[in-house]
Amino acid sequence: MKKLFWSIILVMASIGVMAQKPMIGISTGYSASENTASVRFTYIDAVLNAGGIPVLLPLAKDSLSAAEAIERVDGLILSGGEDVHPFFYGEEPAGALGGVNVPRDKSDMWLLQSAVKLSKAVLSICRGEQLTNVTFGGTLYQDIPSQYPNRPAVQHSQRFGGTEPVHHVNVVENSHLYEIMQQEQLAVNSFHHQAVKDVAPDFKVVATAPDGVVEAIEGFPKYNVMAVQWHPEYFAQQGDKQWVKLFEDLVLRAGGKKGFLKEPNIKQPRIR
Ligand SMILES: [Mn+2]
Repeated sequence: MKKLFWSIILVMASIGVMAQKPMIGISTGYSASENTASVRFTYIDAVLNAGGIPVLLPLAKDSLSAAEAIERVDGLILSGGEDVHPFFYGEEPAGALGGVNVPRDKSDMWLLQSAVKLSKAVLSICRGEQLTNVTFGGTLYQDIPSQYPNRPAVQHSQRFGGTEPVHHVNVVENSHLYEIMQQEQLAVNSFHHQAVKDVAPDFKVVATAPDGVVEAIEGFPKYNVMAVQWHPEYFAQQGDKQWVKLFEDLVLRAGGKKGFLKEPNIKQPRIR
């Protein structure tokens, strides 16, 4: 009888734990001049539509506070923003480099490194994708129009709103992205002038634009990280079921599928 009582308590407790929605931390933009931390509601609504709890993460001023914040969430979205400073991948700035935000570079790298160390799920978006590649040892084209070897055949800096796609991407089969979307081709929006050049070790390219520009990388099974160059949150905010799936995948990875990561050894880059 006593045993039955405790079994019932245990089952109820596990249902309680299971029912908790995963908390998804969202890295925010940082403006020193305006003294603000901010993020578009597209990210917040995308997480809500996917059944997660969005939590905004302000600029972390050191690696410890980043780790402490990440400990409390189940997943992380690295949001869009400025160009990554080329020093982080060992290059001098090209003439067409855009604005950079070094405090944010450091903060995002600390958040990402903590997330990976603590086996939290990550979805990196736009700048987040580029920063992810750099953090794990990859490099970037600082400016597609002036540096990309094949003349870009498609427009990567669209001149209309993000809720309309501008170009297609070809999805690599046998990728996690394909598993989620079940489509060989996706129509995406595009707000970037930089792109992944050398892909970080243990990451693979899982989507490319028709001109060959890298549009998505993922780190499975070593890293619980999906990274896309476009902005799926614009579509997911609208309730687009296909795109909400990308955020549901993050929430699912955040909610349970833990333990498929083996202590990664992160060496690059050094954050001073
Ligand atoms: Mn693009």
